[in-house]
Amino acid sequence: MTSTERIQADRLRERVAEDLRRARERSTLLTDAVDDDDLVRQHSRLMSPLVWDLAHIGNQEELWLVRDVGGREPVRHDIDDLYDAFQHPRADRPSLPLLNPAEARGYVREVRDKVLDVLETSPLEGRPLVERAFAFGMIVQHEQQHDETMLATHQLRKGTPVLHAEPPPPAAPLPAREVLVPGGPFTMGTSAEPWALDNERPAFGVDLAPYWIDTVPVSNGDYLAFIDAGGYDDPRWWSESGWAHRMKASLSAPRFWERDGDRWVRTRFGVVEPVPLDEPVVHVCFHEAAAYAKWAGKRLPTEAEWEKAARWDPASGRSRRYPWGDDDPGPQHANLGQRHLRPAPVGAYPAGESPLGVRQLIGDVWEWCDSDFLPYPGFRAFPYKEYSEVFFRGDYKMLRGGSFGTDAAAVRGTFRNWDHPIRRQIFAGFRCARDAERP
Ligand code: AVJ
Ligand code: FE
Repeated sequence: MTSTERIQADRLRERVAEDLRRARERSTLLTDAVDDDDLVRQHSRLMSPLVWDLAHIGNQEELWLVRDVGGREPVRHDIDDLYDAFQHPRADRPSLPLLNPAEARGYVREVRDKVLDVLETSPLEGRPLVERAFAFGMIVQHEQQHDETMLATHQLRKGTPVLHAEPPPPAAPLPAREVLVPGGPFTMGTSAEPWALDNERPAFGVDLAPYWIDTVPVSNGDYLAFIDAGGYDDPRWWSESGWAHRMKASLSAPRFWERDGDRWVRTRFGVVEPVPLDEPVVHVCFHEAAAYAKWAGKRLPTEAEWEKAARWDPASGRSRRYPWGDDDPGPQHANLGQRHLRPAPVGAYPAGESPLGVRQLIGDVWEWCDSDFLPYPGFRAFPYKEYSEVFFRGDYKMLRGGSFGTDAAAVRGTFRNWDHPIRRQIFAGFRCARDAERP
């Protein structure tokens, strides 16, 4: 190893240690905010008890970093099954003999101490799993993904508010509501991003017809116009499966909204407040998003259209890491990391806009796209099939860009998220697109 290589490896180790620390700070905050009874309770059948998420975070970290990368003895050889998401559906997790809150806290601490030692001593090259610290990056993202899941559990929990944060920055003047993305090829996915997960790989060319895309997500005010126009009662706007679900679930407004006389209020982490008309709508399912878009004379973007809007630089023809370029996200670019516990008003974060002027693609709300979860050409499961492959071609729709609840380490222009088209507890909204005539 040359001295430059050693300096680079040291810098990478510092970066990993900082990302692990930030993830744990968030997990700790989310689990220390409530009492033990609250930690072991199930707040919704859609979610695990918070204490399951906590120990599951530690267990994944132990499996990949202590045992596999570190080659060390198990910390706990007897609990892998309890924290294997595939063995027990979320609804069943409260009745398992789980580690209690004190045991779970002790477990994740013990695993982390070993991991910091593994990080100091193991080479960050040689095996694909450790190349450029991939396994550490994967575990950082895993913890942050569960931190967002735990935030969604907090949103479902009843009781007095326990989470607090500064309000997000205001909107800035917006030159246009839509922009035209020219037709032609762009590079989708990545072969270069070191911590990109398997489903984001490899990079490949996609040729798209020209399309218009909204410069901001659909706001609560926009969405209210759909409600007021009777959008929930008109099957014309809904797909067949969307209408069937709308009827079965009696949908009539986004989740967590309630009518209060002649106005709407929403509950956000235990606080009831008037629905802010200028914020992106959140807690709508794919079917509601698609119905709104059709009512508006538009449609949802495909995943490829979303990614071209977010990454394609017309000046160079290159796909970049983020809408604003290749720099890691900063607080000026995007509403990420649970720094603000709500989306920023539409038009915020002008410094985060794409070259074509599309804003808030990263952060604020996940954006439903009209695409199924499929592998990219040349996909290879890595390092395990259960992250992505087992979900391909299932009943899922794609979500892009992350939300205010997503950490910067767990989202990028190529990042792909997915969920069932009926799910609303996630921090998901959408923006619209429409076809353009070819010139
Ligand atoms: C990629 C967000 C759909 O939370 O189910 C966490 C991420 N995978 N643990 C999920 C994940 C394993 C996954 N999503
Ligand atoms: Fe997990």
